[in-house]
Amino acid sequence: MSHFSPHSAVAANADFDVQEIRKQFPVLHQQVNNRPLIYFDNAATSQKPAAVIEALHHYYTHDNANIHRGIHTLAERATAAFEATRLAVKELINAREVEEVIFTTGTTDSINLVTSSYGRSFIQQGDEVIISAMEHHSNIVPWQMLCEEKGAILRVIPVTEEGELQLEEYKKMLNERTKFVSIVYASNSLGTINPVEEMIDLAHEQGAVVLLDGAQATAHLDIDVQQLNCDFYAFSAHKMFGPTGVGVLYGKRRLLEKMPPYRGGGEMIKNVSFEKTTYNDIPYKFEAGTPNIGDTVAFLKAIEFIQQVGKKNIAVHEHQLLTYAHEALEKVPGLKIIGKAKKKVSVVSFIIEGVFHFDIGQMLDARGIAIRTGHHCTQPLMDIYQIEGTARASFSVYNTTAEIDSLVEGLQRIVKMMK
Ligand code: 7TS
Repeated sequence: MSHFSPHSAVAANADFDVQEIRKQFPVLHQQVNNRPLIYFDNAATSQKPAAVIEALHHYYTHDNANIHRGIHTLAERATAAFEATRLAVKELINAREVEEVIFTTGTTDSINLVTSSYGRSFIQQGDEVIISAMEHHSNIVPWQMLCEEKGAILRVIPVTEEGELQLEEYKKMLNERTKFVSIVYASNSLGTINPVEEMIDLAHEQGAVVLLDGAQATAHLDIDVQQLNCDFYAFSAHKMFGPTGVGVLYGKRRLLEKMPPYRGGGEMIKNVSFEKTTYNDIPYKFEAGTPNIGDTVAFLKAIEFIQQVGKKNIAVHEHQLLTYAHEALEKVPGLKIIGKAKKKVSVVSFIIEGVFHFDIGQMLDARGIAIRTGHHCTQPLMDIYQIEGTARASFSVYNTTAEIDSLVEGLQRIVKMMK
């Protein structure tokens, strides 16, 4: 298959060995329906390296205690480990200060924090909020709820046939009433990487505040929140080799300080009396109650894994997989790729003429291949393309071109069978 040989990923990227990477992921080494598992559902959640699994085990075996409050040794160890992850996140996304990193339960929770706290305080009747047509439901519904409550107006940037945002329309939408722009950095359904730097600058020219939904971007792209100059950045640990139940909201100190708490309870206070409560400083002001300590501690190992492999190596490998998959899939009779933006993360959505996406998923599962089917929590986007859903293969650093060959072979059989 010309220059897309199964070995091209290794050849083009000398210090990267996908087989060595695979050894670090225990879950990959199993049979599913009597076939070696091929895991292509990474946009939903990535698999976890042994170091993350062991860190979770180690935490509960040696260090488990509640954090920030205790003076005993285990409480100090648990606190130090929890805060070490915060520092690693700060470095990973290049936040200016560690206090700008707030732990949440995931991207959804991070976005809800912003709509509930910043939104409720600073968005008024008649104000405008801009999102895009390719948002995940978690970056649509919280804004709809806020706009409904406040009498604000939600505006939606349209997409092109290829799956890119229509920037000219965005420019026309921006005006002095635009108070907030909340945009996905990389689309989970289409793979599109949006031109967020330009979009952020344009929003700032109007005085609007910008949130980036980084759920699909953080594992794949170099993230520098200072260079991006976004005001908020939300992501989930579980999509970047970390555990479920941990997320991050980055926010600029200036904004976080003027925002009221999102939830009340322990940890987020300085002093409580029945007459008056004073709130803690950031980030604790937004971290009411006992957080997900064990998983946050283990998340550090996921960040270290990314740093050890190198974002550049990850990007090169995944780009090769993406290019290989696009070329190979287009040879499947009747297959149409949904989402052909010039810049993409390693997500390929497709439909096949005459075959329901759900059946594609089931028949591939019978061959040990895990993909996702449906609307991918982007129902309005599916409506625009007048489809019910897609079959979606999403690749990670441990996937191989040989696995893509198996996917294509599987699809070719399905097409033959359905004829
Ligand atoms: N934003 C984007 C772009 C996402 O892809 C997802 C999850 C979320 C937000 C929500 O993240 P959570 O961790 O809070 O759930 N996307 C997917 C998906 O594509 N398939 O399953 C979940």
